[in-house]
Amino acid sequence: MSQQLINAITEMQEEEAVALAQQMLDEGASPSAVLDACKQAMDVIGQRFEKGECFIPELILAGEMLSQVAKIVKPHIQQEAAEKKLGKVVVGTVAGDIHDIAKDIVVFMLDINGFEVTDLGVDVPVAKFVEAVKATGAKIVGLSGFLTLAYDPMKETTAAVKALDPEVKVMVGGGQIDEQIREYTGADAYGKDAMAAVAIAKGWA
Ligand code: B12
Repeated sequence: MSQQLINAITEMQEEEAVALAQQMLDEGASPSAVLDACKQAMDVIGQRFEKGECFIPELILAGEMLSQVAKIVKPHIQQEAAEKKLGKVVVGTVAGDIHDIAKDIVVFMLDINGFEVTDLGVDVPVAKFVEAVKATGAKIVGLSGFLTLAYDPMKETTAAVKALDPEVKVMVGGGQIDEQIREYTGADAYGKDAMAAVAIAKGWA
């Protein structure tokens, strides 16, 4: 049934995808099997997007399907996750930037992998990151950004959270971000995708 779920997502059959995810869980499939199918489907959609075979509306719909499936799956993994919280992470798309599809995937993956995530949303001012780190005591901050204009807010946010608490580790990611930009921002790590975000955070937890 995993393959059916992958197909439903990649074919943008929203209702069918949600129903199949529910059916898989009802029939005893593990939450990770359902999420694994979602990951595979997102990979297919990402590749299609890169090749120009699908467009922004499909990306947005795929993001919506992912969050709907996540809602169904979460109660099944919450108990397990609650028992082994790995740490707190504050995540947001930096000031001036409203791209959130990728950030939401990062939040989702961190969440289901056992992190307590505070999602600040998009266009997040530096001060809001600082407040959230102060309020939660998080030692990990994830900054997402897709615009060239995001580099400076990333740099300012990194400096501000580290000024508050030098132990805070910062990771950055998003379409235009690479190792060179990471260096410019002063962040500790760059991750190319949500799985990298999880691996980096686990390394710091
Ligand atoms: C979708 C999209 C939009 C949507 C955003 C919808 C949404 N709700 O997010 C809309 C249409 C609203 C939009 C608006 C704009 N966009 Co736009 N957009 C894109 C597009 C096509 C795809 C981005 C995306 O979501 N990809 C899908 C994700 C899932 O793929 P991914 O990057 O592989 O995701 C992984 C990584 O990013 C990583 N990751 C992400 N964040 C983080 C964080 C951490 C900590 C880590 C470790 C990893 C990580 O993990 C993700 C999941 O695995 C890109 C082009 C592109 N190819 O990137 C342009 C692009 C980013 N947009 C661009 C522009 C210019 C704009 C606008 C300014 C256009 C305009 N004139 O209005 C506005 C920006 C407004 C603003 N203030 O932000 C430019 C940026 C150019 C630049 N150098 O600055 C791009 C590159 C298009 C282009 N080629 O010109 N956009």
